[in-house]
Amino acid sequence: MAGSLRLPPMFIKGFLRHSAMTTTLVPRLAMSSKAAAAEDQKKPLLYSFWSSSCSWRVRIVLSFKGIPFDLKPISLSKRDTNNCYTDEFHQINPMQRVPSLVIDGHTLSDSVAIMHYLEETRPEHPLLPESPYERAKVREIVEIVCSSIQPLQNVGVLDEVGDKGRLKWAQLWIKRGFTALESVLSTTSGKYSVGDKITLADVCLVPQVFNAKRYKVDLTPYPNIVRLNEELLGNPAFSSSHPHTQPDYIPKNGF
Ligand SMILES: N[C@@H](CCC(=O)N[C@@H](CS)C(=O)NCC(=O)O)C(=O)O
Repeated sequence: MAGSLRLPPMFIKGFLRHSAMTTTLVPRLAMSSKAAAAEDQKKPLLYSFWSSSCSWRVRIVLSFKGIPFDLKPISLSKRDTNNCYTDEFHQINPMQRVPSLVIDGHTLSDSVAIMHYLEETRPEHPLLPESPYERAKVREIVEIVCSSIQPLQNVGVLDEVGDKGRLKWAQLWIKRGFTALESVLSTTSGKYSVGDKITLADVCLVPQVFNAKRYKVDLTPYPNIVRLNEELLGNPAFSSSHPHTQPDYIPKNGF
């Protein structure tokens, strides 16, 4: 990303607050219950990058469940001051990737782990079906996106592939994953990816379609994916957390 990120005051405030939270984890044991309750009421802090599909997953879940949160933009470019490759950010996310979420006095990393934490601790507006079979299908779709598609378009991976081959590489793995996904969705989808309720499968699908468009993948062979993506983008949890609504969004190459 070119240029430096102009950060809102919230950014700095959020950073200071985060430092305070991490350093007060042990003293917290000695707090009065009132102080502890006040601490617990603090809004979660999400470390996020506007175009990161993994960050968008978590923003969708927080919005869907109606959980207010603070956001701290973290760039994926070393040229920007607040980027994920600093020693400071290493303390927050040892993989030096986004997202991370500070919540309930914990710092959590990895979008899938975070989504499951939110699902288990804030079960209102559930994102997993009740039936074990449907849950398994949701997790299958989550895995296809989060293990077999997205990691292959990571900055580090594409840098290794090199400028010449990166578009072709990204397209290859997205197409391979979408072919599998389309076949799964043809048996599982109703209004949404698995049945008629929004699930974690949908939360992972939409940001990956955004990535596919970014890498100019022809979506014609994937009618279910296209249909579900359009349906879901009409949902406020998805539209309000869209990359283009983010405070650190910088339009680049018409994207
Ligand atoms: N499994 C992790 C993957 C996180 C991840 O790959 N994040 C990307 C953005 S979507 C990132 O930070 N990439 C930086 C890099 O590749 O150096 C998750 O789901 O949170």
